[in-house]
Amino acid sequence: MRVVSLLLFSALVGCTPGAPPAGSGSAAAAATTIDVSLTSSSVAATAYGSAGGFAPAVTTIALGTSVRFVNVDSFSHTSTSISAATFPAASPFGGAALNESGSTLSGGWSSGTLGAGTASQPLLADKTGTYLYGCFFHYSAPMRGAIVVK
Ligand SMILES: [Cu+2]
Repeated sequence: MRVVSLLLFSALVGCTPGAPPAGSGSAAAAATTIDVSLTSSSVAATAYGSAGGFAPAVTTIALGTSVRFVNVDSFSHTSTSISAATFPAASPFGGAALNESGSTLSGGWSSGTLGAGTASQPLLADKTGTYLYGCFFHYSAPMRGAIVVK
């Protein structure tokens, strides 16, 4: 029993050389997931206007980590960046939102059409700031969210 415990302990230590305290993790493990679902998320008032369809509506993440959008709905959505400080009244999106683009938050992005159960490309939180985004199909629902990078 003691040998088994020692082996397990060694294995665990061996897997995490110089590991930071629990909860921070490596860059890969630090990917934050934002759930995409118009059916299960209610409308929320935020500092940027009405949000909804993404959970959480406002996601705060650390500089240098990354974020992914996972469609937990039964139909398609996009996560597409908006270059504005507050949500525009009318949809700011064009057809380019339907194609995947971007790999950083500061560079702007679109997940492209995210089918049910699929995940977006990872997006690196490369600069501090506030990043607004919405869904091409359901912007007016409202289906919008914000990411704050600190
Ligand atoms: Cu949508």
